[in-house]
Amino acid sequence: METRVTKLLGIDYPILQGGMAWVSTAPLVAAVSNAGGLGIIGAGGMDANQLRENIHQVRTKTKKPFGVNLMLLSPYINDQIEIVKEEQVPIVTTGAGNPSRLIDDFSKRGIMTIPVVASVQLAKRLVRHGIQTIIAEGMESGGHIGEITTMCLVPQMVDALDIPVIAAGGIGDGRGMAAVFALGAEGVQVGTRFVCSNECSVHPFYKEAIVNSQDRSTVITGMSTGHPVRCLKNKLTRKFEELEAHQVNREEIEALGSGRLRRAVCEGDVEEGSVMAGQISGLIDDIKPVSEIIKDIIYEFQNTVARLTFFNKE
Ligand code: TUI
Repeated sequence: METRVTKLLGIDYPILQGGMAWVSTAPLVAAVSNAGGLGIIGAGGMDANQLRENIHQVRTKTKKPFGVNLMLLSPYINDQIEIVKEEQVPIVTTGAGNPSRLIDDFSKRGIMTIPVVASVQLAKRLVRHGIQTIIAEGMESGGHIGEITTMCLVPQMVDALDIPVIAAGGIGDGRGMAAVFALGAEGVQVGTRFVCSNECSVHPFYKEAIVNSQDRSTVITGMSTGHPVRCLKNKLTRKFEELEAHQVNREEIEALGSGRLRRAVCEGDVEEGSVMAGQISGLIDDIKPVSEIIKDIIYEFQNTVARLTFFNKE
């Protein structure tokens, strides 16, 4: 299946796997790339050596294109920038900030920057820096989010920009993909659905929590600190809500979040840890191989589009 996004990235299907910190490590990334999508390493919590090691592991497992996500608030961000340059990583996605300062330097070195943004304003600025595509992320997503839903963000982004738009946030199956393509997107980025894959190395309790979740199982915390984060509701999010209701100072709230994602992902502590996941969690009811996830999304996308064409008859 061909769109401007598949051509630009050299992939078979316009499906990117979200570069989730602590979650998107080499086995998941290589599986997605091998299945014809774009696997993306989540550099977020990795130091320089861990990132280099993950890049090497991906390269031993696949010859297909892959990417690295740089979380711009990471304490290791400067080292990570050096590693992606040294390793000549073909594609870098960025999140949680403005990557303007990186685009030109990366481009001269043959690295394509694909920013993840949550507003049209930042997207327009980045287009002036010469980006070739962009990921528009709605607030249905897990983790750090913006304010606008995918449904409203994507068409506004498509109308404002001349470059192809990749939609993210709330997409977990082929119907979701068809919906954002109807809005003008030419690719999708999928996170939560790939967490519940056999190849994803997160603790089994993390996957189980998503499988057991329903439509109202997620909550946004950290609104008062300026870093809103969507997670599955648990003991930790209730503590956050209590602190925020009592207008406890920002430092104390941020301290409560420290190390919590690692605790959920690595130790499987899904009560005291931060179980970042999107609003589509309630739709996900199984754990299956990455190749099946991609095959099923494409099959359902095509069926959905065929079904919709019936409405075209007089
Ligand atoms: O980055 C994400 N999702 C993330 S990062 C993350 S790790 C983390 N943990 C705790 C607190 C904060 C982060 C977990 N999930 N998605 C991409 C994304 N980027 N969503 C929203 C944004 C964004 C927000 C503001 C992008 C740009 C931006 O611009 C600010 C500016 O400087 O204009």
